Amino acid sequence: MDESAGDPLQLHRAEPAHPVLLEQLHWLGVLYWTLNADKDENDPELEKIRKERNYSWMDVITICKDKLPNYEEKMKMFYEEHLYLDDEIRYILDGSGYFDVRDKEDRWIQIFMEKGDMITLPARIYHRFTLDEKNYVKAMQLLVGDPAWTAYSCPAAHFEARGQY
Ligand code: KMT
Repeated sequence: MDESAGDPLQLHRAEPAHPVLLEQLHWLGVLYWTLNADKDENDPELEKIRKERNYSWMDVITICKDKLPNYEEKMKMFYEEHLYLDDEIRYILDGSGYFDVRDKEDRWIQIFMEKGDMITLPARIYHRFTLDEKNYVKAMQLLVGDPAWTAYSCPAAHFEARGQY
């Protein structure tokens, strides 16, 4: 992506364009699926992924000004570069947004996610999230086991955990 400090809600396409293939994301440990979001939870395909990958826990978050308490604060938090010690699994049920991840050279890759897109960001990858100009997303959050989301702000490279990634 173009790393200018412009409005995060806008698409930041690099000039000249530098498209990233799914295989490259895969190499970073990022997994991607596309599903029928109208089926919501009752989708055999989703069930299969959850079973195979042990995504046992889930809840749904809606991010928009009127629905999310402490909206401004949370938006700031999501957009601050951070990492988790667990995989971050998100399935977009409605709306859209950008998940940015760092590549191995520490360049940002902007991943546009919309209804039907499901992604797993591997534990310990630096990332951030923002809505786009539509200012709305409804996403299923899944987890292997129980939720224990502690965000580690950058730089977190001294963590043994980061070294493992
Ligand atoms: C995070 O902490 O990176 C998020 O979960 C972003 C919000 S999920 C649409």
